[in-house]
Amino acid sequence: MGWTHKQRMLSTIRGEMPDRIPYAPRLDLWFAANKNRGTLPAPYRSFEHYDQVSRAQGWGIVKVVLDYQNYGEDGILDRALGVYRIPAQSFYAHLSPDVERRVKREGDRFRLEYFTPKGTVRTAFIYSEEMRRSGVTIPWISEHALKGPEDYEPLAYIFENLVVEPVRELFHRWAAPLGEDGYAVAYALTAGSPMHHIMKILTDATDFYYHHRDHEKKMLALAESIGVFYRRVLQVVAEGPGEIALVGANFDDTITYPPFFRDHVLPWLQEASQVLHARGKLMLCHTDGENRGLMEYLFDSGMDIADSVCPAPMTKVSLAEYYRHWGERITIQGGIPSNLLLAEATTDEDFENYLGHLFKAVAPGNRLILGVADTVPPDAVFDRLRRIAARVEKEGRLPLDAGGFRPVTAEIVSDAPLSGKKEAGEDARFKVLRQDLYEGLDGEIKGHIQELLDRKVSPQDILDRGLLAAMESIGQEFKNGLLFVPEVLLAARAMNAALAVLEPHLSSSGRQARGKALIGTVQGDLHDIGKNMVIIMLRGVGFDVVDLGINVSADDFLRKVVEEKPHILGLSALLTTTMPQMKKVIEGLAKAGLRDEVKVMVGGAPVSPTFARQIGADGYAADAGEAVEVAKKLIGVD
Ligand code: B1M
Repeated sequence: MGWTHKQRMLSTIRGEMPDRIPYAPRLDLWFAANKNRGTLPAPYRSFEHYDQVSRAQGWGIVKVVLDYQNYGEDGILDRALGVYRIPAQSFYAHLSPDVERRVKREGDRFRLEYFTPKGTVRTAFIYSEEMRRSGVTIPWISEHALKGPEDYEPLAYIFENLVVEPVRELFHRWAAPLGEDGYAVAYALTAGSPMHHIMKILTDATDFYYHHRDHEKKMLALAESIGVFYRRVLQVVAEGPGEIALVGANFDDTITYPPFFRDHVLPWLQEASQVLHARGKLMLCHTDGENRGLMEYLFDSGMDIADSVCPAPMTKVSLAEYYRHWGERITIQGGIPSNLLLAEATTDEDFENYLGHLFKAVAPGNRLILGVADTVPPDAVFDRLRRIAARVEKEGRLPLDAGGFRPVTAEIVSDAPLSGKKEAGEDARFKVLRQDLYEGLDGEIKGHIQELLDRKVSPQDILDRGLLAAMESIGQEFKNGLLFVPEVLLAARAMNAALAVLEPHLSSSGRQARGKALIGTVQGDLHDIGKNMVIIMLRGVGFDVVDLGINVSADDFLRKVVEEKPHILGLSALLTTTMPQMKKVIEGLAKAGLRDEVKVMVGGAPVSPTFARQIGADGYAADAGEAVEVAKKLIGVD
C-alpha cells in the first residue's frame, strides 16, 4: 500500500526515511491574489480554498498558515497585542473582565482602547480591501501599544490577566478535513519569547532598541508579565490536540541580532520545547528570515521543524548549508525560495539547475518537506510548481545519492571577509565623541560637544572630523557585520542629540545638509524596518531625509519629487511582487521630464544590482551602511 501525504510527512518529521521527499507548496497568497483578480488557472476558477488546488494536483498540505482574513473581526481585534482568536488555535485568550476594550472603526482602520486599572493602552491597525485583494493575511499595525514609559504597567496588567481557555473542539474542526492529505499545526505563540513579542508586536521595530536602552527595567518587568501568559498558553497547547505546535515566527539576524537572540529568545524556545516534548508534542518555528547569524542558536533551540526555510539566493544561507547544519536533528520545511517561481527573477534554465542540484544538496534526503518559502508568490509560473512535483516524483526517491551542491548564482554563498575595525575621527580631540557615538550616549555627547565649543574648537571640524567620520565608520562596521542594528540606531540617536547642540554654531554653509533625499516603500509593500534603518543612517551622516512611509504610489513619489526637489529618491521593496513598482516610478519620472533632476537609489532584500541596472536606477545598496556610501557617491560628496 502506498504512503499517504500525512504518513510521509510525519515519518519525515520523526527522522525516518519514507519512500520519497514530501512536497507541499504553500498556496495561500497565490490563491487569494489570483482569485481576487480573476487570474486563477481555468480548472480552479470555481475553487473556494487553496487546499482544493493542492488536492487536485496531488500535492501535500501543511496547515500552518495563519489565515486571519476569513475568521471575522473578533479574531483579529487584538492584533496589536499579538493575541488572536483563530481556528488554528487549541485555546482562546480573553481579556480579563476588568479590562474594557473599546473599538472604533474608521474605514479600513480599527482603533482600540484598553482601559485597565493601571491605565489606558491605545492601538490601531489597518486591514484594507487592497491588502485582502493582494492576498495579505496579516493586518498592519499602524499604532503600536508600547509608545512610552506610561504604557508598560497597563500592558503588563493586560497580559498577566489574560484568561486562556482551551478550545479543543475548534482545532479539531479546523484540522480534521485535512484527513491524510497533510498535517496541521496548532498555533501557540506568535513570537519566540516575551521579549521578542515586545519587539515584534508591541513596539515599532526600530523604536524597540531605544525603549530597550532607556527603560530596560520596565521592559524586563513587562516581559515577565507576558511570560505569565506565554506559560499558560504553552501548558494548554501541550495538553491540547494536534501533534505539532507553532512557537515563534520571523526571526532575522539583523532584527533579532545574535546576542539578543541568545539572551532573550533562545532560553524561551528551549523552555517551550521542553514543555511540549514532555507531553509528546513537537515544536515548529517559522524561520523565514535571514538566519546566517542564528544557525547555531536555532539548532540548540529544541525546535523539531524549521518552517519556511528560505535559502539563497533570497537569503545568505544555501539549502546545502541548512541541511548540513540542521538536517541531523531538525526537519527542514521549505527549501525553494519563492523567487525561483518568477519568470522575471529566474530563468527556466536557472530554475531547472536549482532543482537538479537540490537533490544532491539534501542527500540522503530525509528530514526535508519540500515547499516554497515563504509562500508561492501571486505571479508564480504555475507550471514550475508542477515541474517540481514531477522531479520529486522522479528524482526524490529516498535515500538520495550524495553529491556536491553547486549554487545557482555566485552571490548565493557569501561569507564576506570582515574588514578590521577602521579608526575614524583619528583626531585625538574627538576621541570622546567617537566613544559617545559608539556607545550611543545621547546625554553625555551634548556636554562633550559643548566642552569642545568652549575650548574654541571649530564647529565645522567637530562635525566633519569628529561626528561624521565616526558615523561613517559605524556604518562601515555594520555593513561588515562588526556592529549590530541597535548599536547603529543608538549611535544615530546620539548623533542627532549632538547636532542639536552644534547646529547653532555652524556657519550657514556648514549648516547645510549634505544632500536631500526622499525615501519610501513602494506601493503594495508594508515592510518598513529596512527603509527606516536606511533613513536613520543617512540622517546620521548629515542628509536631510523626508520619509514618505510605506505603500507609496508612483504618483505620490512623483508629486513629492516636484514638491521637495530632492537630490536622491530612495525606493525600498521587500516583496518580489512589488519590485515592478520601482520601474514604474522611474518610468514615471522620465515621462514627467524629471529623470535628470533626481538620482534614484533602490534597495530591499529581493532587489539585486542586476535588477537595479535593468530598471534604470542610478544606485543600489545592499544594506544601510552601503546606502550611505551610494548616496554620497550619487551626489558627488565623499
Ligand atoms: Co514579510 N516577507 N510579509 N513581513 N518579512 C518577507 C520580506 C519575505 C522575504 C519572507 C520570506 O519569504 N522568507 C516574504 C517576501 C517574499 C518575496 O516576495 N520575496 C514576505 C511575505 C511573503 C510577507 C507577506 C505577504 C506575508 C503574508 O501576509 N502572508 C506580508 C506582506 C505585507 C505587505 O507588505 N503587503 C508580510 C508581512 C510582514 C510583517 C508585517 C509580518 C513584517 C513586516 C514588519 C515591518 O516591516 N514593519 C514582515 C517581516 C518582518 C519580514 C521578514 C521576516 C524580515 C524583513 C526585515 O525587516 N528584515 C522578511 C524575511 C526576509 O527578509 N528574509 C519578510 C530586516 C531589515 C533590516 O532588512 O528589510 O532587507 P531589509 O533591509 C535592509 C536591506 O534590504 C537594505 O538596507 C536594510 C538595512 O540594512 N534596504 C535598502 C532596504 N531598503 C532599502 C532602500 C535603499 C537601500 C537599501 O535605498 C532606498
